[in-house]
Formats: sequence, structure tokens, C-alpha cells
Amino acid sequence: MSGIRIDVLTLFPEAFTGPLDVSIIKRARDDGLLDLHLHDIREHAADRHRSVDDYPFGGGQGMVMRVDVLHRALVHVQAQAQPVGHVIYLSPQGEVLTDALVRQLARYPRLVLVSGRYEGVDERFIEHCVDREVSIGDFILTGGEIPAMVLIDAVTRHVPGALGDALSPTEESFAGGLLEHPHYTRPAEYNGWNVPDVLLSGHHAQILKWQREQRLARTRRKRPDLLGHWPSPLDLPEVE
Ligand code: 9WO
Repeated sequence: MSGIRIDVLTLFPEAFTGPLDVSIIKRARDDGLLDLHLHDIREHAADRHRSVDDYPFGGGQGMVMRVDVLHRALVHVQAQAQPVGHVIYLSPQGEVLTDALVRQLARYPRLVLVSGRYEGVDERFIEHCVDREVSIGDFILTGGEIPAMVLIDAVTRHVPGALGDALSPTEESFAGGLLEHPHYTRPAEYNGWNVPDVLLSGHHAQILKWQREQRLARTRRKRPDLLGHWPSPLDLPEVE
């Protein structure tokens, strides 16, 4: 099975243990489908205070991560394996992560994720060392660690074999550009709350038709922005 290697450069490698040590991601790591390596940027600090940040040229509040420390850390990590990784800096200035971008990233054999802290990293690191900037949404956090974990989780689901026998990612929500239909399980009645009759009918074609209508109706109601390119319901092929 073809796995992916992901290296993370961070000041807080310990933040990644826990979230990436459970469930499907844990199994993908155990199965060798995700080869995750965490690296502490501070190990590449050179002075006796082990500084990784400094005051911004031109003034302003806060601190900036040093280009020399980041570059040494990156060279060290890229030398650990072949091929070199595609370098991603997690930042609110990046391209917003979508299902399409996740699928694209999952095709790389190796990614290097850089999680920033403070007010950001020296621009020269982005210019000379980073292949792409990725954002997980239009908000500011205290650092890029959680966005890196989000990206790792989303990408790992698309590594062939990582979902086992479960739903293939090509069948899931978003693959068709629509939200998922609602899901129900036993009991069929609880507290007076009922499962839609059609799902209990055993009529497979009607069930598929209902699920497709639900996906379209829910997308129109909850996320009309996703319907930009969706054909009108009149264009949908009929299920007998
Ligand atoms: C902090 C700050 C403080 C005062 C004025 C402006 C400021 N900008 C920032 C800032 O952008 N800090 C970032 C914190 C620096 C890079 C790491 N940090 C980060 C990454 N916050 N949010 C992200 C992030 C990454 C990907 N997707 C969404 C958010």
C-alpha cells in the first residue's frame, strides 16, 4: 500500500500526540500508511538562549520567527528521506483548504508542514522555502499547530487503504459536491422521535431517490454556495 510521509516543524511537537494517536489516524500510522515525524524547531536554535524569534524590523508589536533557524530545521528534515517533501506553511494568508485541495495534497508522497507561532515567520522563509501556504479558514489562531493537525487528518483519510472497509472517500459528502443525506440507526422509534418511513420500507430504489432529494434539499437550505455549479433538479437522471 502506498503511504504518505508527513514531517511537521513546530515549537510544540507534544501538541500533536493525542489528537493523532486515536482511531483511524492511529490505525493508518500502525499500518504504515501515515509515516508522521514531529520535529522541534528549537533544536535548531544556535545561541545560548536557544532563540527562535526576534523583534520585527520596522517595529510593530510581537515577535517574528527567525529565517535562519527555520531554514536549518527544514534542511535537516528534508535530508532525512527521499524525495524531498512538498513544503506547506499553515497561515491565514494561504489558499483555503477544500476537499479538492485535500485530495491534491494526498497525492504527494511526502509533505513538510510548518506551524508558525508569534506574529508569523520571516517572509524570506516563505519566499525561498515554502511551496504553498494553506489556510483552514478565515480566522486567526495562536499558532499553526491545529491547522496542521486538521490537514493531516483530512489528507490521511484519502491515502488508499486508510479507511479500511469503510466508506470510500469518493462516495462521501462533497465528492458529488453536495452535503450528505441524514443518517439514522436503531431504535426506529425513540422518545416519540421517528425514523422516516421510507427508510424502513425496504424499497431500495425509493430509498436512493429519497436520499438524493435530501442531499439536494439540505445543500440548498444549509449551503447554497455549494450549488453554484450543480445542475438544476430537472437535469438529474431519474432513479426508476
Ligand atoms: C498575530 C497577530 C497579532 C497582532 C497583529 C496581527 C497578527 N497576526 C497574527 C498572526 O497571523 N499570527 C499567526 C498565528 C502567525 C502564524 C501562525 N499563527 C496562525 C496560523 N494563526 N492562525 C493560523 C492559521 C493557519 C491556517 N489556517 C487558519 C489559521
